[in-house]
Amino acid sequence: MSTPVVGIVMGSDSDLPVMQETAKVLEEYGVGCELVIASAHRAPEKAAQYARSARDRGLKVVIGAAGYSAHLAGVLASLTTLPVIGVPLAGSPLQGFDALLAMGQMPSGIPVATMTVGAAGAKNAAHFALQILATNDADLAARLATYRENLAATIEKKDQALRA
Ligand code: RP5
Repeated sequence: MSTPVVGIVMGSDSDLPVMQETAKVLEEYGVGCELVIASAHRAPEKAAQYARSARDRGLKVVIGAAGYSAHLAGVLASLTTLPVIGVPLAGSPLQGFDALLAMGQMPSGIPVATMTVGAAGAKNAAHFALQILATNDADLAARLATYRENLAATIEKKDQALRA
Protein backbone atom coordinates (compact mmCIF):
# COMPACT_ATOMS: atom_id res chain seq x y z
CA MET A 1 0.00 0.00 0.00
CA SER A 2 1.43 3.39 -0.99
CA THR A 3 1.89 6.20 1.53
CA PRO A 4 -1.41 8.05 1.99
CA VAL A 5 -1.63 11.37 0.19
CA VAL A 6 -5.42 11.62 0.42
CA GLY A 7 -7.20 11.58 3.77
CA ILE A 8 -10.83 10.44 3.73
CA VAL A 9 -12.51 11.55 6.95
CA MET A 10 -16.03 10.30 7.75
CA GLY A 11 -18.42 11.34 10.50
CA SER A 12 -19.39 7.77 11.34
CA ASP A 13 -18.89 4.15 10.37
CA SER A 14 -22.36 4.31 8.78
CA ASP A 15 -20.71 6.47 6.08
CA LEU A 16 -18.22 3.76 5.16
CA PRO A 17 -20.18 1.84 2.50
CA VAL A 18 -20.47 4.99 0.37
CA MET A 19 -16.98 6.30 1.07
CA GLN A 20 -15.39 3.01 0.08
CA GLU A 21 -16.29 4.12 -3.46
CA THR A 22 -13.81 6.99 -3.05
CA ALA A 23 -11.07 4.68 -1.81
CA LYS A 24 -11.76 2.23 -4.65
CA VAL A 25 -11.20 4.88 -7.35
CA LEU A 26 -8.01 6.13 -5.69
CA GLU A 27 -6.73 2.57 -5.39
CA GLU A 28 -7.35 1.99 -9.12
CA TYR A 29 -4.85 4.79 -9.75
CA GLY A 30 -2.41 3.52 -7.13
CA VAL A 31 -2.89 6.66 -5.05
CA GLY A 32 -2.53 5.99 -1.33
CA CYS A 33 -5.36 7.02 0.96
CA GLU A 34 -6.41 6.56 4.55
CA LEU A 35 -9.95 6.20 5.90
CA VAL A 36 -10.62 7.81 9.27
CA ILE A 37 -13.70 8.37 11.46
CA ALA A 38 -13.62 11.75 13.26
CA SER A 39 -16.88 13.59 13.76
CA ALA A 40 -17.07 17.40 13.93
CA HIS A 41 -19.85 17.14 16.51
CA ARG A 42 -19.12 13.93 18.41
CA ALA A 43 -15.31 14.03 18.38
CA PRO A 44 -14.32 17.62 17.53
CA GLU A 45 -10.85 17.40 19.13
CA LYS A 46 -9.95 14.42 16.98
CA ALA A 47 -11.22 16.13 13.83
CA ALA A 48 -9.22 19.26 14.68
CA GLN A 49 -6.05 17.34 15.43
CA TYR A 50 -6.39 15.43 12.14
CA ALA A 51 -6.76 18.62 10.11
CA ARG A 52 -3.92 20.44 11.91
CA SER A 53 -1.46 17.59 11.35
CA ALA A 54 -2.56 16.64 7.81
CA ARG A 55 0.01 18.66 5.85
CA ASP A 56 2.95 17.68 8.06
CA ARG A 57 1.98 14.02 7.71
CA GLY A 58 2.31 14.31 3.92
CA LEU A 59 -1.33 14.50 2.90
CA LYS A 60 -2.07 16.60 -0.21
CA VAL A 61 -5.88 16.52 -0.24
CA VAL A 62 -8.47 15.96 2.47
CA ILE A 63 -11.97 14.62 1.79
CA GLY A 64 -14.64 15.17 4.45
CA ALA A 65 -17.84 13.12 4.25
CA ALA A 66 -20.84 13.40 6.55
CA GLY A 67 -24.61 13.32 6.72
CA TYR A 68 -27.23 15.28 8.65
CA SER A 69 -25.97 18.74 9.70
CA ALA A 70 -22.67 18.08 7.98
CA HIS A 71 -20.04 20.42 9.39
CA LEU A 72 -17.11 18.02 9.17
CA ALA A 73 -15.63 19.15 5.85
CA GLY A 74 -15.98 22.81 6.84
CA VAL A 75 -14.29 22.27 10.20
CA LEU A 76 -11.44 20.39 8.51
CA ALA A 77 -11.12 23.20 5.96
CA SER A 78 -10.94 25.80 8.72
CA LEU A 79 -7.89 24.10 10.23
CA THR A 80 -5.78 23.27 7.17
CA THR A 81 -4.79 25.07 3.97
CA LEU A 82 -4.82 21.78 2.06
CA PRO A 83 -7.68 21.56 -0.46
CA VAL A 84 -10.76 20.04 1.20
CA ILE A 85 -13.42 18.21 -0.80
CA GLY A 86 -16.81 17.59 0.78
CA VAL A 87 -19.16 14.67 0.20
CA PRO A 88 -22.68 15.11 1.61
CA LEU A 89 -24.31 11.83 2.58
CA ALA A 90 -27.94 10.81 2.50
CA GLY A 91 -28.57 9.23 5.91
CA SER A 92 -31.04 11.84 7.16
CA PRO A 93 -34.80 12.10 6.60
CA LEU A 94 -33.96 14.97 4.22
CA GLN A 95 -31.96 12.54 2.02
CA GLY A 96 -28.73 14.53 2.26
CA PHE A 97 -30.18 17.85 1.08
CA ASP A 98 -29.40 19.21 4.55
CA ALA A 99 -25.79 17.99 4.31
CA LEU A 100 -25.43 19.37 0.78
CA LEU A 101 -26.49 22.85 1.87
CA ALA A 102 -24.32 22.77 5.01
CA MET A 103 -21.24 21.85 2.98
CA GLY A 104 -21.93 24.12 0.03
CA GLN A 105 -22.65 27.24 2.04
CA MET A 106 -19.16 27.92 3.36
CA PRO A 107 -18.34 31.56 4.15
CA SER A 108 -15.78 33.28 1.94
CA GLY A 109 -12.17 32.44 2.70
CA ILE A 110 -12.72 28.85 3.82
CA PRO A 111 -13.80 26.85 0.76
CA VAL A 112 -15.03 23.28 0.59
CA ALA A 113 -15.25 21.81 -2.92
CA THR A 114 -18.66 20.23 -2.46
CA MET A 115 -19.62 17.18 -4.53
CA THR A 116 -23.12 15.83 -5.04
CA VAL A 117 -24.88 13.60 -2.47
CA GLY A 118 -23.98 9.93 -2.16
CA ALA A 119 -22.05 7.46 -4.32
CA ALA A 120 -21.66 9.74 -7.37
CA GLY A 121 -20.26 12.43 -5.08
CA ALA A 122 -17.97 9.92 -3.39
CA LYS A 123 -16.54 8.82 -6.76
CA ASN A 124 -16.22 12.42 -7.96
CA ALA A 125 -14.37 13.33 -4.77
CA ALA A 126 -11.73 10.79 -5.77
CA HIS A 127 -11.59 12.10 -9.35
CA PHE A 128 -11.30 15.67 -8.14
CA ALA A 129 -8.50 14.68 -5.74
CA LEU A 130 -6.74 12.92 -8.63
CA GLN A 131 -7.07 16.05 -10.78
CA ILE A 132 -5.51 18.14 -8.01
CA LEU A 133 -2.64 15.67 -7.68
CA ALA A 134 -2.25 15.57 -11.49
CA THR A 135 -1.38 19.30 -11.57
CA ASN A 136 2.04 18.12 -10.45
CA ASP A 137 2.15 14.64 -11.99
CA ALA A 138 2.25 14.27 -15.79
CA ASP A 139 1.80 10.49 -15.68
CA LEU A 140 -1.35 10.78 -13.58
CA ALA A 141 -2.65 13.54 -15.88
CA ALA A 142 -2.15 11.26 -18.89
CA ARG A 143 -4.03 8.43 -17.18
CA LEU A 144 -6.92 10.75 -16.38
CA ALA A 145 -7.02 11.83 -20.02
CA THR A 146 -7.18 8.18 -21.11
CA TYR A 147 -10.00 7.59 -18.62
CA ARG A 148 -11.96 10.47 -20.18
CA GLU A 149 -11.39 9.04 -23.69
CA ASN A 150 -12.71 5.68 -22.51
CA LEU A 151 -15.76 7.37 -20.98
CA ALA A 152 -16.50 9.08 -24.28
CA ALA A 153 -16.08 5.75 -26.11
CA THR A 154 -18.62 4.17 -23.74
CA ILE A 155 -21.15 6.86 -24.56
CA GLU A 156 -20.48 6.45 -28.28
CA LYS A 157 -21.08 2.70 -27.96
CA LYS A 158 -24.41 3.35 -26.21
CA ASP A 159 -25.41 5.74 -28.98
CA GLN A 160 -24.50 3.19 -31.67
CA ALA A 161 -26.51 0.50 -29.83
CA LEU A 162 -29.50 2.84 -29.64
CA ARG A 163 -29.35 3.51 -33.37
CA ALA A 164 -28.85 -0.16 -34.37
C1 RP5 B 1 -23.07 12.23 10.75
O1 RP5 B 1 -24.24 11.68 11.23
C2 RP5 B 1 -22.33 11.08 10.14
O2 RP5 B 1 -21.48 11.54 9.14
C3 RP5 B 1 -23.42 10.19 9.60
O3 RP5 B 1 -23.64 10.44 8.22
C4 RP5 B 1 -24.62 10.62 10.39
C5 RP5 B 1 -25.24 9.52 11.20
O4 RP5 B 1 -24.28 8.91 12.02
P1 RP5 B 1 -24.62 7.60 12.86
O5 RP5 B 1 -25.78 7.96 13.76
O6 RP5 B 1 -25.00 6.54 11.85
O7 RP5 B 1 -23.38 7.25 13.61
O8 RP5 B 1 -22.32 12.84 11.74
